[in-house]
Amino acid sequence: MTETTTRGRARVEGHGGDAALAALAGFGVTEMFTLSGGHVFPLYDAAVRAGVRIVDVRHEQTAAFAAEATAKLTRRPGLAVVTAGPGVTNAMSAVASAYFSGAPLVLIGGRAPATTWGRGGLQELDHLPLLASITKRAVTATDPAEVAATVHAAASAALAPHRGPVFVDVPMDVIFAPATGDVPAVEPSPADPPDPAEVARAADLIAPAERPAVIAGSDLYWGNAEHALLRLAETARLPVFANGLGRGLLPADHDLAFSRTRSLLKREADLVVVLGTPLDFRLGFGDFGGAAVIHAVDDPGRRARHAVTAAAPAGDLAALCDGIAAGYAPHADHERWLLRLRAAEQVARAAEQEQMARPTDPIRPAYVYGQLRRRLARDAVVIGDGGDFVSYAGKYVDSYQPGCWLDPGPYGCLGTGLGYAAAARIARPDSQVVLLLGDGAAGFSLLDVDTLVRHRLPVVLIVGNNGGWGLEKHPMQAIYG
Ligand SMILES: Cc1ncc(C[n+]2csc(CCOP(=O)(O)OP(=O)(O)O)c2C)c(N)n1
Ligand SMILES: [Mg+2]
Repeated sequence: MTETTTRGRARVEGHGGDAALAALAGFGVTEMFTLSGGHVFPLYDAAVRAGVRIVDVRHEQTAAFAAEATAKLTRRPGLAVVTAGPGVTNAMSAVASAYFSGAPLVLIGGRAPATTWGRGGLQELDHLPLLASITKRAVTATDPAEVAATVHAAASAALAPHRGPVFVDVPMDVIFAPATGDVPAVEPSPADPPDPAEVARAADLIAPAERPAVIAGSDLYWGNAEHALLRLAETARLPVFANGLGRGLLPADHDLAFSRTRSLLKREADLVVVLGTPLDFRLGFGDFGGAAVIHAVDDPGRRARHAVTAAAPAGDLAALCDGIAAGYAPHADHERWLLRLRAAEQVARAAEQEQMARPTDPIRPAYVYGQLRRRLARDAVVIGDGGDFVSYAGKYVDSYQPGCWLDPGPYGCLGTGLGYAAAARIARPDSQVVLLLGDGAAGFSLLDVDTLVRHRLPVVLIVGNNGGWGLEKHPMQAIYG
């Protein structure tokens, strides 16, 4: 039980489970995704009393993927609760996924009792070394009086740029024990302001560029920088390509939004401004042919060490975009370049129209997406879990609003689908939610359709059934015949 006192702090009276949930209430956490286990019963007891929705699933990976997706959809922490030992290990792929996508996932694990530790208790496993390398923080709450503070500090760490998952496990004898104390107030966790000299350098590089382009990545979304991105693009007249959760920051039909002509950048651009996404395999490891690269990140630790960059400002990405826009003094006219890109974009789109309109036997992904596009509202949440089938969706399905496109992200883990879909239905009760599954990917989580049914979470599922692991089959055939 909690009651709010002066200055935003709350006082909790109850057990360790009450303390943990009280600590998360201030972060806006209103649901937990979970699969039952005796080690975590007090969290359910607390949830019932605190009015936190319990969504129980069929596999812990679904719980943790749902929490990751909740974070992606709401930009606040998403919560998964799993039992000690196997519950935690089953959740680990989703934690790694959140680590790669910078999602503030809070995973609370049960833990074998502290008083009998080392004697071989049921599901007794020291999780921390396993979680350490895929979280921002992995800690054990050892004292009932400290559970609230430990969970609060972990959630704050998850939200601090560069964001990412955190793990707290609570020994069984701690979570069941009385826990009375204060719950700290939630403070905003802003990124550091960017270095003005590096921002000025970026602005100076953009001014003389004749064929510049922006690649807008997920960390802009996490940093609530969509308005600043728009101001920068419009001030400097920059074409914007989107990556991951960067999709929809500019609506696909904005005159500065481009998607079909990214491959042209390597041949023709003279400057590529990568904002809020790593220079990883999705961006050819930062190699854009002859173009100079500006790499802007939300934390100095995110600067690429493998690529040569002309400027690398780090810090709050909204401030960074506004800083570049303020320092931008036009020398070059980008209109011809924009026209060139728009013309190429239109040629590519016209070719797609033909593909998307043509029914074939067997049905091709382009036709499926041609039909789907016509039915999607601008705020539809589209989720992809699969190989080739989802790659086609990335090509054909346009995004118009932030947080409406959930792909597997740079970790590329199959099995996100049903968890992401459950989370999307809860986070966006009034939007269309469409889950695109490869038939292979579907096998990882399809039983959680039961979760959608039990919890009355209506979602449209489309399975691209090519009877195999298509994305692997085709290169395998090319290599081995
Ligand atoms: C957990 C996991 N296992 C294996 C892979 C490797 N992998 C990537 S795509 C793919 C094939 C996916 O098949 P399907 O979902 O049917 O989509 P398709 O390519 O056939 O459209 C595989 C096995 C992976 N990314 N993640
Ligand atoms: Mg397949």
